[in-house]
Formats: sequence, C-alpha cells, structure tokens
Amino acid sequence: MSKENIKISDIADFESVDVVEILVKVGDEISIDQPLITVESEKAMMDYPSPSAGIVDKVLVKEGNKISEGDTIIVLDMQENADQQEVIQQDEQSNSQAISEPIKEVKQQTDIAPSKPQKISNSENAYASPGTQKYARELGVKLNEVPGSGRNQRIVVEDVQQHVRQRLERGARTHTTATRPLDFSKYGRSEAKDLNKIQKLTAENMLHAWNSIPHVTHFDQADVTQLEVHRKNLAKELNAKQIKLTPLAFVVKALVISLKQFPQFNSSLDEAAEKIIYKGFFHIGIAVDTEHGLFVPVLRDVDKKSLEHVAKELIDLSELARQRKLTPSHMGGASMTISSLGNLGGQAFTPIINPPEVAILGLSKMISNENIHGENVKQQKLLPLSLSYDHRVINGADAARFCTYLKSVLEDIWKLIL
Ligand code: CAO
Repeated sequence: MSKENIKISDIADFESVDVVEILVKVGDEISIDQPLITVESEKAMMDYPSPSAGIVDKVLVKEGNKISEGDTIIVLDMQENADQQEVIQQDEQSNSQAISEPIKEVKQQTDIAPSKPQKISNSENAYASPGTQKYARELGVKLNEVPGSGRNQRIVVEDVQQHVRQRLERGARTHTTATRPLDFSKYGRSEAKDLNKIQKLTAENMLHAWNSIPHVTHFDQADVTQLEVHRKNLAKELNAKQIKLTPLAFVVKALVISLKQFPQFNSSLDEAAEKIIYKGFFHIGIAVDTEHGLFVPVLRDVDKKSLEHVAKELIDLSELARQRKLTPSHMGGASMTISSLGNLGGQAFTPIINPPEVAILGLSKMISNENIHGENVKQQKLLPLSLSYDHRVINGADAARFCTYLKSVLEDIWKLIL
C-alpha cells in the first residue's frame, strides 16, 4: 500500500490560514472531495476537500495550527503501487518544521494550542523550570496550553505572561457581556446547546468587526420596475440553460459599475501604515446562508463577466457553500460584499462590514408600490438597499452619492447592460 501526502495548495493570496476543525481521524476511509479540515482566513471559513480517496494514516495538523501553501496536512494510505515512502518521510520532516514556524506567530496572536503540546503535557518538569511551574500555578495557567519559546520548546516565564495576556485580550473581544453562565431555571424549561466551531468564529468575527469599525447604514430604495420586466424576459431564456436569473445578478453588475465611479468604496484602510489602499480589481463577496453557518465566497473580476456568467457563478458558488466544498481560492480579497435577504422578508437591516472591506450592501425584499400621477396609477417594484460603510473612510455625503448612483444604474437598464 503506498502513501500520499495531502498538501495545502491554492490558498489564494493568504500567507497562511488557521485550522479550526479536523474533520477526519486516523483509520477513516475517505473519498475524493470529502472535507478533511476546516480552515479560516480573515472572516471566511471553508472546508479543505481531499483530492484523493484512501485511508487516513496520519493527521499532521491540529486545531489552532497556522498552515501555509505546501504544508502536508494528512497522509493517506492508497491502494496503489508504492515507492514514494522516502519522499513522504522527507515531507513529514519538512512539514513539521513548516508548521511549527507559523505557530510562533500563533503564540503572538491567539491563545490556541501549540503544534507540539503532547511533549509538554507528558512531562511538565522537562519543559518548564520549577519557578515557571510555580508562577503558572499561581496564575491558574495550565502549562500544556502554553507554547514554549525557549530551547526545545521549553516554557519560560514570558511565555506564561504572553499566554495570560492573550487570554485576556481574547476574552475582551469575545465575552464582553458573559460574566457568568446563564440560568433560566426559575422562569421555566430551557435547553443549552454547544456552539459549533463555525458559530463561535462567526460570533467572534462579527463582534470584532462591529467593535473596530464605526458603522453607519444608509437606507434607500431603487425603482426596479423596468429591470424586473427585463429580468423576467431574460430569465425564460436562461431557464433553458438551467440558469436561474435573480435580481441579485443585476445588483452585482450595478455595484461594480458604481465602484468604478466611487473608488473609495473599493478600498481598504491599512491602519498600521496609515494608508488607504485603492483596489484595481472588482471582486464581489456574496453572503451565503447555509445550515452550517454563513460563508462569503467571492465572484472574481465581475467587470469582465456577462450577466449570464455572473448568474451562473452565483448559483455555483452558493451550491459549493451549501455542500461545504468551497476552497480557499473561492474566498477573500473582495472589493465589497452583498448580503441579500432576497424574498425572505424585512424592509431594511444593518449589515456588518466584512473587514478589510469598507462597505457592505444589504438587499431586502422588493416592495410593490402604487405610484399615483394625476389620474394615472403606475405599479412600481422597489428594491430596498441598506448600505453600511466605515465612517473612517467614507463620509455620509459620499454614501448618499454612491447610493444615488447605484440606484440610477439599477433604474436604467441601458446603463446596466451596455
Ligand atoms: N425581493 C424579492 N424576491 C427576491 C429578491 C428580492 N430582493 N431577491 C431574490 N428574490 C427571489 C428570487 O428571484 C427567487 O425567486 P424564484 O424562486 O421565484 O425564482 C427567490 O427569491 C430565491 O432566490 P435565491 O435566494 O435562491 O437566490 P438569490 O440569487 O436571490 O440569492 C443567495 C442567493 C446565496 C445570496 C441566497 O440564497 C442567500 O443565501 N441569502 C442569505 C444571505 C444572508 O444570510 N445574509 C445575511 C448575512 S448576515 O447574517
């Protein structure tokens, strides 16, 4: 039986991604495309699917690891001619180096476990001096949760301090209101269910975005009466090609036309460098609601794609998200995100910006309206728009101008299709 190293590839422009969940264990028989691990970059989370079928021989990563392109995550036993054993062993060695390197970075950013905690937990004495152990005990720190920065991963006092600092920071970010467990027993029956990893990370990311960006939301309505007539005609044609044409595809195109006119909406604030970065590409993130949580795949180069192409890709990406088959190449790097509550209901909402973007467009359910001109009654379809923007980068007047322009594109089908 030969072995195959499953390596991380295709993580778009991310230097590294975080492992948030291991979805397989040693001995599992897995098929092609079966999700192996869940990784997270910026706000987005995605499953990393297996390119091959086989039996899991080794799992080389842990939850909390940072991994980069080329790192081996899993070794599979394959049913085929095997003469690659040596190559695999070499890979494992270089991989353990590659993975332990970024862990130093983890140590500075989060309080998640190091890549080699088992060494520490088996024999604390071997990895921390009695003084450090005493110090950790006094602070209530478990040494097997602390990455060691000393020689041979030995834990030093500074590591314990760093660990405590990170816990405090993380606690401040995620549990600002949770001082004690909730107890409703005196009011009646209730049931507590564990949050899954995706729910926990989404909550943390939302809170971080909400706390770190001064949000303002601008509300408006676009008259899409003409657009809807055109859409319904075109939809019949595209139906024959199994492509469902919803209003969202038009809004994606209209948004890109508007971003070209208002470059500050296609920018990111680099706080460290005190610069605004203007993007020369037009990629649109789409919030997709799935039973596993919220995912934001990205439609690339919308300015170069036809309406039909955009409609087809919207269907493909939301299907991949629902099947948990998105790969890192589908995520990240958006100019702006659209969150469409479509026909679900509601008249307006305040979408939360997906950093490092500076704005997000929310769409609510179209409203049928009667517009009375003298004796003439005109039936209108109005599409509610909710534009949240980062007030550090965009001022209220710019937001109003942007929204007015976006409306004008949606209201003039020629602007949209030419
Ligand atoms: N008003 C009225 N009807 C609308 C509409 C709108 N604004 N937008 C879409 N519709 C209609 C579509 O035309 C379609 O009608 P038919 O079934 O008659 O053809 C129907 O609603 C369903 O559309 P859809 O949801 O399948 O497709 P979509 O292109 O509008 O949206 C997607 C795709 C992936 C964005 C959507 O399915 C989704 O997941 N939305 C939720 C996003 C979300 O959760 N955002 C909140 C994030 S913050 O928590």
